[in-house]
Amino acid sequence: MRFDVVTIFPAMIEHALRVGVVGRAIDEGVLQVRVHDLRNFTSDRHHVVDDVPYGGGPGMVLKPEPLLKALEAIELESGRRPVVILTSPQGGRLDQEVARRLSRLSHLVVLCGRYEGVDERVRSRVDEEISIGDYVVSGGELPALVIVDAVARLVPGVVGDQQSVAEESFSRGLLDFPQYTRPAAIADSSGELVVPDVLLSGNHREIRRWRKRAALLRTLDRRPDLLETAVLDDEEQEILRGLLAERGDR
Ligand code: 9D3
Repeated sequence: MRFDVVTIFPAMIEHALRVGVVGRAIDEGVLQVRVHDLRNFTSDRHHVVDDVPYGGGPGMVLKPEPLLKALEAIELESGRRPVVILTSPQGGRLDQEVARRLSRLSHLVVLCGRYEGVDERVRSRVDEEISIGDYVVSGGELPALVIVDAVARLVPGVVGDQQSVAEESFSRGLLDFPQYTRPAAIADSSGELVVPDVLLSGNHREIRRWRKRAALLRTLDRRPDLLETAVLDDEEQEILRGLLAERGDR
């Protein structure tokens, strides 16, 4: 899969994508990522990418021509008509389902918004606006990285089998069970921090059941909304009924 990211901070994107599973997939050629400096698509001496808003008001707006020129250059070079995303607080919320849908595309362009926004005419060339959540970050670069990372890891060959199984279970809708590694006990000011015995027992049926119970307990406690859409197997349904009964079915 190919990604093109258009930004005024190319180094921010390049550095972040060089590490981890995404970095390796780029090295292996499973992913192609091109990062474009928006300033290269200006035609004035000072490479100005922003301007004051018509009608007045605070802040600056990204000018339309550099973004539209960058898009034209990307389309000309790739010979395809890629799907174009604009990072925007006005966009639909990114979730695992959106990431999965985008991961089926062969070519995605991400335009990073900045300042108070982007000239509205750019939207005529944008297929979809995406937000990463209801909080304010300083620009579209971090959202673009989140989008590229979430989408890229769903592309076959980017993460190992193990993780894709785990991702399946995330989209099944439960929080992860607690994880432990060695040592089995740590001295602490208030006694000992220990690993649950069942995980040391070697009884894999019991371990599986404990993990299901712990995942359900956590989900019930922290994200009960997820249980409305979670896909539970028979054992999980039975455990959940037990947990709800224990809690007095609040
Ligand atoms: C919604 C806040 N706006 C109030 C007038 C000003 C504003 C602040 C920060 C407009 C844009 C930005 C930069 N943020 C993004 O471009 C952005 C973003 C975000 O802030 N949160 C979640 N997802 C995204 S995607 C792009």
